[in-house]
Amino acid sequence: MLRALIFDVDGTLAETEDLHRQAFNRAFADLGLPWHWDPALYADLLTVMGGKERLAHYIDTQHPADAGALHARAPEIHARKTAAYGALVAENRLPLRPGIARLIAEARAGGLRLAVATTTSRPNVDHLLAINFPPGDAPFDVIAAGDEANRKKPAPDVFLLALAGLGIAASEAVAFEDSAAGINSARAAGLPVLATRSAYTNSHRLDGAFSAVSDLGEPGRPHRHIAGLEWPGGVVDLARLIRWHGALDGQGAALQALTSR
Ligand code: XBP
Ligand code: MG
Repeated sequence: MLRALIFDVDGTLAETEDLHRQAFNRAFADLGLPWHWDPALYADLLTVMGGKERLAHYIDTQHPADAGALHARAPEIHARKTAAYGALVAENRLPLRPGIARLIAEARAGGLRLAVATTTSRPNVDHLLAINFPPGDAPFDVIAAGDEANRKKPAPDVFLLALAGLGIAASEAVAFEDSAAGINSARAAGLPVLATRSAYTNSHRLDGAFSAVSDLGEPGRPHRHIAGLEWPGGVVDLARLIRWHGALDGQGAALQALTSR
């Protein structure tokens, strides 16, 4: 029985990654570092999940001669980036992606529970939810974020944390992701995954998702179907998701993993 939906944040709930990129650049400028991450470079750096890990990778690969001193400054750089990200989310009034608010409302009306499983830092989640849900009405029962997990995606840790927080088995939930690392993380936790491509994951293979679409769609604003399970009218709706999930044999059915086109 489907009892919960578990959402990734960056690229899934909202198109956040370019604000992360801008936040890094603001932190570099504020701290007098002559660095600028353009979209192409950031797309490459996004293969490293976790902003702190991404920054460390950049230092090691682009500034190895000064790595020691720069790594010592990394906590300050990342803290400044997180503060800048919060300001950018507020300045941009960053909206949720198509269909996210609708499916969340359907799930709440249907008595399902909701969780977040994200590599991003917790303050970043709080900022995004604060501008998209009324105070005191944030929909998530569990938020598993950032360093709470021992290992970042594609390790399953953060999805396992979300399942533990919900007190349910992987066979009772569906995960929503936008990236190859995120899909692999959720699959490693035993979760079926619905993939919605995002701006920075356009080139990602979505292998392992049971359905891959451009976004969740809205009535009258259909998504583009990419692979796997199709959705009438181009809209991912809870009723069809429950029917699909109910058809699994319930004993950890081997999902039809897909190769993306
Ligand atoms: C996306 C990430 C995060 C963000 C940056 O996480 O990899 O690292 O890019 O946020 P997800 P931090 O897709 O799992 O939401 O700098 O706080 O890590
Ligand atoms: Mg993501």
